[in-house]
Amino acid sequence: MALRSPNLNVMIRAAREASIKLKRDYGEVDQLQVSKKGPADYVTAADIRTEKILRGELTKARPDYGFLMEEAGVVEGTDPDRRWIIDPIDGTTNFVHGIAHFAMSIALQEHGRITAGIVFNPISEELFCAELGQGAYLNDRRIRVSSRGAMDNAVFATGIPFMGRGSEGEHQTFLKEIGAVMAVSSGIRRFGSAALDLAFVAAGRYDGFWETGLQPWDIAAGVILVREAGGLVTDIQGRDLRLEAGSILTANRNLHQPLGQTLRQARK
Ligand code: LIP
Repeated sequence: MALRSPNLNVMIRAAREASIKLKRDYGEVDQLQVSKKGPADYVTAADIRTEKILRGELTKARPDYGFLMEEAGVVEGTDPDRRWIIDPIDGTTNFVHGIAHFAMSIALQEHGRITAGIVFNPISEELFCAELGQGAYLNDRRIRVSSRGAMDNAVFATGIPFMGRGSEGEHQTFLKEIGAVMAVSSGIRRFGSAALDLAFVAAGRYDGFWETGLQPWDIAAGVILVREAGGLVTDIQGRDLRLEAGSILTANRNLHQPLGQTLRQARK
């Protein structure tokens, strides 16, 4: 791949370090599936532990930078313009259920812009990374979004709201969206990790992805992956993406508009 910046190397090192314990934790969770109580508490502990390792490693290398983290929230750095945005386990429900589809997500935000991102599945050992202006890579191989141009050939990913996520009205809206997209596409997938969904769009595996109700740490790294792989990223209305807004629509350049139109039409 193109020369990695020192910051990207720092991110990758931190993720590899944290993955050692996380893989062990995942092995334990698999065992806990059969217990009555289930592995939920154990997983919360794994989440917190992974975040602590990532934070420790990143702080060692860049003591001035701040953080926005899923578990510990905001930690201001002495450098007001740079912070790491971290999701230690994106796809926690998969992790809990022993489904090996989850990832660490780390983004670097500088002066309000995401300038680097990595999404790392420690089980499949797939490491997706991107830096502003440098392209997107999967394990050192350049990746690009798909070039499909017709909705009826396209496979899209989404996230399905669930109990406790989204109001009754939002659940109904989602059902309309999925009805509209399934009627005009080759299929819809719900694998349970927005960070990996975005990475898969960047790699051309999915032709697009949409979801609402997300947090900045779910999507910060994935957004730069898709953009650097040549895809478009907006909110569902087609406006500039604000990480805090929680709604995201992304696809290759041919399909972003028709997918957006299909969704917006369905939401009316
Ligand atoms: C998950 C997202 C997923 C969404 C889940 C959840 P977490 O993040 O990546 O796409 O549908 O509800 O928010 O909670 O595992 O970090």
